[in-house]
Amino acid sequence: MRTIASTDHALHFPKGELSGGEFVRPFECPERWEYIVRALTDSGFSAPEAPAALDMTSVAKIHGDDYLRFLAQAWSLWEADGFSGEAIPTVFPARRMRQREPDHIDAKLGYFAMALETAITPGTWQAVQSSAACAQTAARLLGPSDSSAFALCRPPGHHAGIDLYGGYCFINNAALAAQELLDAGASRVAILDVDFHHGNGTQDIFYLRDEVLFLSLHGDPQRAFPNFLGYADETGHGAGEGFNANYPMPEGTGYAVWADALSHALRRITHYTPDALIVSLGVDTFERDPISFFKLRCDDFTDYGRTIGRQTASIPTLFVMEGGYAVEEIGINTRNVLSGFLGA
Ligand code: 5XA
Ligand code: ZN
Repeated sequence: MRTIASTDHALHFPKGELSGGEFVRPFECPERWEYIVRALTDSGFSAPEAPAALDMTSVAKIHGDDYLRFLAQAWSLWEADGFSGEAIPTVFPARRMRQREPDHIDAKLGYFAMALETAITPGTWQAVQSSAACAQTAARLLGPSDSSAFALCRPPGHHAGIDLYGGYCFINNAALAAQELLDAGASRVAILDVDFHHGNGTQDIFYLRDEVLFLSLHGDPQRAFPNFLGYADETGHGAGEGFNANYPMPEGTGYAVWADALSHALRRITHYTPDALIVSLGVDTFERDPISFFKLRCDDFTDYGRTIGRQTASIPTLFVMEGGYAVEEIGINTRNVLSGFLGA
């Protein structure tokens, strides 16, 4: 399995994140990427390969033009206004206010943000484009000689909606990979999101569409971020009705319950007979993850990688990195999923 990764990820490293009323060092930090690369290369995976330059054609099919323009200009507008800190919004278009993009950068940030732990820094846009390029290049690899691939994306992507950033995400890397596969001739793509957090952005992008089946296993939004989406009764709308499936689970969920939900999701996927499968791979389901509440152990990651591999054996599969913040174990758990999958 080839890994596509970009060292540009390190250009995005905000100093602070608002958590529990304090500014703390962001959980989503550059070491995450380094631990994963080390664990993979130590286990005999091939060295990561750099992506090709990002082709914006498919990006423009999943995100709005105004949103992409905002992302590209946000830092320079912020700097031009004389702000010296990292770009974080302070005002939001709440209920009964105008949903209209304003001129001032502080308000633009609030207009496009869905959460404010995600700061924008001078290198953010370059890192975001390179991260998306990893997903795009890896999706283009899938074919007769590469039946699977791993896009080691950082920043992650699954919270980024059509015109929303937050939850550490800016461009939705998994959705981009799906769009890329559709553009290359696939007629059905499945996205299985196994990150602890609901993939609200991926759901948003494909909610009205019937060429992508989206399934997400995650912490109950009553208690877990992103809190305002991810309930079981969200099943798609219009042409997309029946193409969205959410599996919210309670605090303390261990592997037995989680694996039952996975089996159900995999049955839906095999019944759908997709041309390709994308796994939004977050390992923040780990028992010692600092911001999550599931109880998976290191060996469980190997087991579910194997289960996915066995049940989807003939489907080209792309893994796209999402979250996971127990940095000591993030590499081990990611490696375990991929090696379990390959050993299936
Ligand atoms: O998958 N998403 C995450 O891991 C980010 C959660 C951010 C919570 N503030
Ligand atoms: Zn997550």
